[in-house]
This record gives sequence, C-alpha cells and structure tokens, in this order.
Amino acid sequence: MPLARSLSITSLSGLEEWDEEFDLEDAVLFEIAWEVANKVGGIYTVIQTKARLTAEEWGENYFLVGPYVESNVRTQVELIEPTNPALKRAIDKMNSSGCKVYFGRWLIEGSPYVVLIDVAFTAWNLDKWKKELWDNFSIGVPWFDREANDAVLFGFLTAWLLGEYAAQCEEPPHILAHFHEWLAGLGLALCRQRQLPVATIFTTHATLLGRYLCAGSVDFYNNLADFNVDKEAGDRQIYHRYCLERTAARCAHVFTTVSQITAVEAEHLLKRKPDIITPNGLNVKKFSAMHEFQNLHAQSKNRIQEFIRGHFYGHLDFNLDKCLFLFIAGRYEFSNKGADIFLEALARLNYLLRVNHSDVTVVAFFIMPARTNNFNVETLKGQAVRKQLWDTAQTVKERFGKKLYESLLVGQLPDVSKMLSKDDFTMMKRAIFATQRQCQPPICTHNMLEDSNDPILTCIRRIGLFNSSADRVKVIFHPEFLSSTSPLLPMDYEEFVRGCHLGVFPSYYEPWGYTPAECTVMGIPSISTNLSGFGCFMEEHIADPSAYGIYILDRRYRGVDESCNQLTSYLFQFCQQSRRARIIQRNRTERLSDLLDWRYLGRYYISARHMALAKAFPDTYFYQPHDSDTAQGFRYPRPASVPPSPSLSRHSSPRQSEAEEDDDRYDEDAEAEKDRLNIRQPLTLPSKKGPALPYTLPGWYHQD
Ligand code: G6P
Ligand code: 1S3
Repeated sequence: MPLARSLSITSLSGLEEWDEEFDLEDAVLFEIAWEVANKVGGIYTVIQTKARLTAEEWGENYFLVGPYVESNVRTQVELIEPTNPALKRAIDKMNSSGCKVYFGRWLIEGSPYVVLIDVAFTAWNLDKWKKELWDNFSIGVPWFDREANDAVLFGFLTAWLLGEYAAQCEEPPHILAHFHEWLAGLGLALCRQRQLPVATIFTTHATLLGRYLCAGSVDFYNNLADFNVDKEAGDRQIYHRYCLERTAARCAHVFTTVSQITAVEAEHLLKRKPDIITPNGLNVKKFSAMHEFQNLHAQSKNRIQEFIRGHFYGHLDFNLDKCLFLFIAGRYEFSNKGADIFLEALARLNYLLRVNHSDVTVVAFFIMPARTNNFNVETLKGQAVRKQLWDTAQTVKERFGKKLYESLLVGQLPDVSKMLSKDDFTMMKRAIFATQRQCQPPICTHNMLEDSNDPILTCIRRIGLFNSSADRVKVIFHPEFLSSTSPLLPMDYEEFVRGCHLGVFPSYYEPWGYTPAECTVMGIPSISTNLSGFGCFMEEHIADPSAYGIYILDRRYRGVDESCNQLTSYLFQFCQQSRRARIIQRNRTERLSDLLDWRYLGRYYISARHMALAKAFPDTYFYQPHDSDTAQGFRYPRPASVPPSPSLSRHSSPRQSEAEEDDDRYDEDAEAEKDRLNIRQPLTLPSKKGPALPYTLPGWYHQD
C-alpha cells in the first residue's frame, strides 16, 4: 500500500503559513456521510468541495462512504473495481453476505474513491439491528420514522464495512473514520462499542434540537443553558434521533463543529464541548485576469436584466441601469433563514427610497424551494412577450438595414422617411399592443400549492409590496432552485449570484451559512448576521468587514425590530452607492476569497484528523496542538486604502459628476477615500418630505 504523507499548506495572499510535521504512516481515511454523492443540503457542499484537498493529502488511502442512490450514481460516479486489496476483500465479503456495496470514483475535483452502500437492499436486517441498538444503547427507533430507519441501516452497514476492512488487513491497521451529522453517527458509536481499531471523528453541522427549537417561537440563544434537552426532544418527537446524535458526539475521539456559535450550542444541547472548530471552506476559482469576475458580473447581470424586461413588461417604467438586484436563497425555513426580517426591511426600504425620491429601483429575489405546480402563465407570458418584441425589432432592423445598404450601393443617402414601410409600422404597433397588461407584474413565478398559507406570500400581502409602479422595491419569489435549463430564468445558481449586487442572509439559525461565503468568493457583497457561523467568523477575522462588503447584522443583542432597522439602514446605504463605489467594493470582497479557501481552512480538518489518530493510536502518533487550531489569532487588515477611522461625513470635495460616477475605470488608491465616504453614508431619515420612519410596519406604506 503506498504511503500517504502529511500535507503542508503554504501561504495564501498574506494569510499565515501552516506546516505540520505529521507522518500519516499507513493510515487509511474513511469519510462517512449521507450526503456523499447525494445532494440534500449544505453537507454535500462541504464534502464535495473539500475532497480535492483531502485527496491530495491522503492519496490512494482516502475513501468516502455514502448511500447508493441510483440516479446519483448514473450522473456522478464511475463504478470501478476496488483498488485497495483489503477493501476489495471486505466489499466482496459483504456482498456475499447479502449486502450491495459498490466502489467507484466520484467525478468531482480530486476524483476521490467512493464506497456506496445500498441500504434498502439490506432492510431485512432492520428489526434485528434495532434490537441490537436497544440492547446495547437503549435507543428505540419507531417504525414510522423513515429517516431514522435509514440512519440505523447506514450505521450498522458502515460499522460492518470498517470492521470487515480491519479484519482483512494483513498488519494491524490504522483506520481513521470521520462521520458527519446524526444520520451517519450510529456507525461511529458501533465502532467504539465493538472496539474496532478505528480513530473516530464526529462533525455536527447543526444540532437537531437547535434547528427544531429555533423554528418554533423559542428565545433560543438566551435560554441555551436552561433547556431540559430530553423533554424538548421528546415534545418534538425526535428523542430517538437526538439520542443517536448525542451518542455519536459523546463516543467520538474527536468532536468538531462548523462554528463557534454552534460549538456553544453543542456544549449545551449535546453536552460535549467540541475539541476543535472546523469551519467550512470552498474551492476558490482564480482567474488569470484580475478583473475577470467583474466582467462575469456584467454578463450575468445582463441576463437577469433580460428576465426583468419580460417579467415587468408593460410596467417597465424604471431605469434598468439604476436597478439593483438583491437576493436571498436557501432551504425554505422562513424565520430561521431570516426571510421574515428581509421582507420587513424591504418594505421600510421602499418607503425610504420613495420619500427620498430615489431613482434607484431594487428587485429582491427570493430563491427558496416550496411545493408548486409549475410556472404560472403570467410569468411565462412575460418572457414570450419580451421575445416577440425582440424578434420584431430584429425583423425591422434587417429590413431597414437592407434598404440602407441598397441606397448606399447606388451612391445615394437614404430618404429616412421611406425607410420604414406601413407593414413595419403595423408589425411594431401589434408588438406594442401585446405589452398591454391588466394586472401588476407577478410576485411569484410559480403556482403555489399552498398559496394562502405560504409564509412569504402571506407576509407580502400584509406589507403590501405588490410590484406597483410607485414601488421602488419590487419582489420576485422563485420557489424552486435555479437551473440553466429553466424556460424562465435559464441560469444556474453561480451565474445568478454573479449577476446580483447583494446577497441578503439575515439568518436566525445558521451554523455556518454557505450562501454568503459563495457570494464572497464571487466578489459579491453580502449581509449575514452575528448568529451565523460565517458572520461570526468574518467578524473575528476581518478588522472592518463592512469595508469589504461583508455586512454583519446584529441579531444577538438587539430585538427583531432593531435588527430590522439595521438591515434597512444597510440596504439604504447600499442603494446610495455609486457604480464606481460598487465596483471598488466588489474588488475588496473578492480579495477575501483566500480566507474561505479550503487551502486555508482545510488545516482545521487536518488537525482534527491528527488529533484523533494520536488519541486512538498513542503508540504510533503524537499530536502537538498547533497555534492556529483554534481558528483565532489571524485578522484580515482593513483595506490599505481605507482611512484608519471611519468617517461619517459626506463628500469633502466637490461631488463628482454622474458621468464620472458611472465610469468603471478607476485608480483604487486615489479613489479609496471618496469611495469610503460613499460607503459610510449614514441612514438619512426623511424630514420635510415625509413622516418619520415607522418602526412597526403598518400597511399604510403605500398611501403617501
Ligand atoms: C463590472 C463591469 C463594468 C460594469 C460594472 C457594473 O465592474 O466590469 O463594465 O460597468 O460591472 O456594475 P454595477 O454594480 O452597476 O452592476
Ligand atoms: C447545515 O445545512 P443547513 O443549511 O441546513 O450545514 C451546512 C454545512 O456545514 C451549514 O453551512 C448550514 O449553516 C447548516 O444549515
């Protein structure tokens, strides 16, 4: 078996170097998660993006273990013969004992090996294994909980695989098994109970109880220390799941979680303090031309603008060039993900923009999947009308061009009055008539199955943001994840994010939060909160996050209404920035990418693995804690061009002209001061032109 050596992570744009002397000897790493080659949520992104770095470190000795899902395997996995002889024998043995275990290469960056287990094929063991679970751990799993049943099958099968692998090795092996989330946790507990030669790590990406409690009407963070966890889990009928999760956390040699805030939560709810925090990273794409990402923004924005032209046909009474695209995206957890306060803040922003007679229009997209019955007719019609106008313009342009050409051929300047025929005019009039519309542009792009109870639509009805002409804030709810094959908005998520101006993620419960991180590496500013792992991480590592386009909302020490006002203030400030300021800000945002790159953040996973090996095999491995294991210490400096103390004053020099503001060529250092002043404009409340800002949100916003 080839020896895998340890990896040293070198410096990235000034982030400190990290080099750990640690010989992995002949250790073999199994990483086990329900989301291996199986996209359900954020854990898939963690595993999929991290694979390249882990494969670099562990080479041939790295195996991901997940469930076999045929549709996923067909599109993502190349099935091959097992490469490792002991693993091949183990898989053969399991397959000859009534299991279906597959081996392959996952076709992602790093091409890691995957072992995929068909849990349904072994379901005949369920009752026997549940009895064993009860006898050994006193955990009873009810028959009707399909997900928990899968967790039992997956747990027993992964423990079987690891045990069988250990038995097939000629020398006593050094196995390291990293389990993610409660669904995979039982395998870990069984490894310990069966005393297998396996060093174990358990990573929780969110606690079960945390997610459930936050989704209810509980003051979660102020009562964290006081919850009667067994009762709370029982009340929510998740006691058995909770027991599986807590057992895994308690049994692991090393317990990790994705952020400091979730570490505190885990300490109270799972009763174990994580040994190390393993923040989530991304694979950062570097372009050879520095400003390539800015060009991509412009290209994607054009495509979103095309969609807007169709969606608002007949009501395009706003300047698309002064239109800002905001968005929120993610799992549809209305209050956990902060869609509630985003809507409230949009209503307040609408009011501020109107009373300040702003020429900016904001379009806020909500990309959150809900139950629907396909696209609605009005939305599809919008795109068809736009297409028809485009085709008409092309036809007339061609005819016009032909006449012009013919006239020039005979050496004459054309008679402009004869360039368009009667037919051309008829065609154009017909096209214009088609843009007449009796209703407002739709809020929702789909037919919702639960339209009357849907939380986003219900809130919009209450706050009255109906996409009317007078509104400076328009809302589009797209209750389905984006896809490049959509007939409506044919863009994938990455393209869409690149084309937007600001991502807004004011979450209440968010252990990490990939959405703002993805914005950052694409150079798109975002708003997150100090209740999200990402927000706290950025606050800790950047001296002045907002100077980099990372706005962090305070949802920890403020009431909902105050947070909502702070969010309104951020949005309003953002709307007041010139194009030039936005471009500078995007450059700064993108500069933070290295901080979120697995090449930097991967070190915490590496430390966790070394720690676990040293705990489980103290005679072979020795672990010396590294200074940076606590994810503390490093702070990204303020941008060099930013003055040391923030200024709230307005322009001290004469205000630049509109033309200058829209010029996207700039010298950052020379312009930094001006830019800074622009970004830091305080919230201006209306004085003469309107009443003071109401902090409770009534429906009278539209009456002025
Ligand atoms: C990028 C492009 C510029 C474009 C700008 C628009 O920086 O390189 O050519 O003018 O985006 O920025 P905006 O914030 O108005 O979408
Ligand atoms: C969880 O997924 P979620 O969106 O349900 O895990 C993600 C990956 O660690 C994390 O980013 C997110 O905050 C959690 O909530």
